[in-house]
Amino acid sequence: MRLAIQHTMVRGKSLVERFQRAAEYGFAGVELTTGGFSGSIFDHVEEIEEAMRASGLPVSSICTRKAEDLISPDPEERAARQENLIRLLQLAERLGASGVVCVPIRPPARLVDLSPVWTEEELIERLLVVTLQDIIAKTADLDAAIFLEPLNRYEARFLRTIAQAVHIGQSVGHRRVQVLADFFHMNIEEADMPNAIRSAGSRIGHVHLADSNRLLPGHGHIDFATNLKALRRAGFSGWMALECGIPGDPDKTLPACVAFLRERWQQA
Ligand code: LER
Ligand code: MN
Repeated sequence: MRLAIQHTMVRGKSLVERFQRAAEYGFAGVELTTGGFSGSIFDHVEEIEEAMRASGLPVSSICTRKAEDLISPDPEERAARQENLIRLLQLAERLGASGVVCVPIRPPARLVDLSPVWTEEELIERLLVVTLQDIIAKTADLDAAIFLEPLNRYEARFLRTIAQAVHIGQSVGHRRVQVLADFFHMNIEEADMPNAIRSAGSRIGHVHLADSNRLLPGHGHIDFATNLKALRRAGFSGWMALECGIPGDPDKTLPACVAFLRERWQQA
């Protein structure tokens, strides 16, 4: 089990302190969020490398924010976001991270509805597949993956289920385009979470962990034993990163959450 935590969830005056505290809590890695840096993440590369050295923890992955969603109605903005994802993949590779989170599009952004020729959804999907294929071709020297993340209905219109992410991954047809299973979103959208995990199988490359109320696992009503079992049986060997709120005293609730998850993974 490779358990990480987003760097913004751990307090600290510096990135070094945040990484060191994550290690003390029992995490094996740290997920960077691009929104959690002053200015641009690209201006903090040496600081990130220093935090890795000082703590002994690797960067598991890089999570992006809404302003970086790949599909924009504006062609210039689309090209800029494509270039941004390429730079983030290069950064992930340099840091030894497994990959970069990619959300296709969130409201209020929309594409045109060209029905009956193409619906907005068909247009987004086609643009997404072609753009991802282009990014993969332009980064052919890299191993870092693109983790396609379905969100829940209150955050996204397009891409809300694991099955749709699997379908898009298959259309792109490259091992570096993988599916991100975020337990918080899945709890809202999936009829049967363990079944969604089983059906996606080895296409799941990354996991975001949170409970039903987007607090630490163990503080809501998601059945972690059953879902982690499904992941383990599917042969999942990627990173699972906490992305949630922290109830209580983090010095107590974060190590307790690590123990809670490890116990359930081991019993799986
Ligand atoms: C957003 O709710 C989310 O889950 C993130 O991983 C992507 O921005
Ligand atoms: Mn997420």
